[in-house]
Amino acid sequence: MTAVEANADGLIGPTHSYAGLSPGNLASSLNKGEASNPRAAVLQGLDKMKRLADLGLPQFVLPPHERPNIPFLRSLGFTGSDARVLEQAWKDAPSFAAAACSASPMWGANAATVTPSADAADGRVHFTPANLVTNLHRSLEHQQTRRALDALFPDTARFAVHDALSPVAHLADEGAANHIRLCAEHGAPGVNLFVHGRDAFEAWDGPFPARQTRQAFEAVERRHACARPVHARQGSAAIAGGTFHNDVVCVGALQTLFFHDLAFEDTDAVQAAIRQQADGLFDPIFVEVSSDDLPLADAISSYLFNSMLVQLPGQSRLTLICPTETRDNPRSHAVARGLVASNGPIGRVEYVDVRQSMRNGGGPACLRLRVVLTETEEAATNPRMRITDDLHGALGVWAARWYRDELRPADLADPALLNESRGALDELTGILGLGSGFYPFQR
Ligand code: SUG
Repeated sequence: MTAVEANADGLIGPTHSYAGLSPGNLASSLNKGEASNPRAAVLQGLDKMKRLADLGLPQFVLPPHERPNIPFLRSLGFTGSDARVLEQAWKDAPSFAAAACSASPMWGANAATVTPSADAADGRVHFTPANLVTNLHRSLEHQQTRRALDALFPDTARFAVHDALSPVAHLADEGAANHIRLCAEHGAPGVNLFVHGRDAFEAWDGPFPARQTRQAFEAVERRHACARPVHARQGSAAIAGGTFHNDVVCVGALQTLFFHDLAFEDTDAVQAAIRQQADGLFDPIFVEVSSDDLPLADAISSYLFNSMLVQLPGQSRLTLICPTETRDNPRSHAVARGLVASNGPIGRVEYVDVRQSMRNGGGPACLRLRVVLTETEEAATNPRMRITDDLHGALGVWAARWYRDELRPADLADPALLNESRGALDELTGILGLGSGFYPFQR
């Protein structure tokens, strides 16, 4: 069966800001309190989407969530008008108020874990939205994410969108950021590498949280009836160094796994397990970068591995789509150039500017959810949510009208921002044909 790897990117919302909400994510902590530029952020994200569409890959958009999240603040006992709820929350519970304002649903790699039909026992494409329980602000995403996935993949004969796993620490799940699928070609049976940071029942004592449990991925694997799983443990040194998701130090596509030598607790065992599951299907290719060539700190600050590894139409070698920060870091840039110069599987490197997202720890790979689709599945997606030149243009005009070009964390308390965000999202539901009632404030 021929299939393509489509991308669905989170559209960056009007409250994009640097509130330092994610411990263990060094960029988020480092930039805490800085002014952001939500308009530049959304335009950078849109340009990346258009770039991928222009390169010939199907590209979809996942709408931002309603923020500030007034229903969440009401659930904490704040009452009165929406403006009053926001004001009181910022006064009495500022950490909860900040969480309620985050634009974090932009990072589509954390939206869900996806199993393509070639690997699912019932022949449908399966999605489990990630519960994201480790961080308060991210735990508020999964219900609206499910709505967005239902809108994009409406045909239940071909797509199965599940609820998130129970939002408890034992089942902490961060979605596709910790999942890589290797295969001979996208439509062929794949090997599914699920990378966890900790066991649900161990006493975790790392300096930073390990956000994914093995048991969460085992549950996703069972629900999706997903074939050929490999469960691997993230390197604890990597987590301690600021690798809050595996996709900060590892990316894979087709036969190729490209990773830093600290990515896994036991690299030999991971390679052996992948080889075993791939036996008779394809020969895996491992491209490992040593700490000598690229110290972990450089890998994390430059996000070499948080790149999109894609097969472009008509090209046999893969293309790595990196953030411009990779080019700005001499060591990372040397590794990237070395890949192209070698006869290895990666033949081309492209750079995209997603600096606004990068400053919160989100590179090109964080912004997208990969979904392998056969031709009939692609035809069953919602065409209104597919990036075309027209939609890219319309969203650019829309963003320029509604988004601020400067936002400080203190501005998140401004009731005018609440109205602007709702105005923007209300208009967006029209542009994307989502129908009124897509957002809680519209109901
Ligand atoms: O979960 N940052 C996100 C970045 C997610 C990146 N995704 C992947 N690696 N796939 C996170 O840490 C920061 C928000 C703030 O601090 O305001 C934040 O949530």
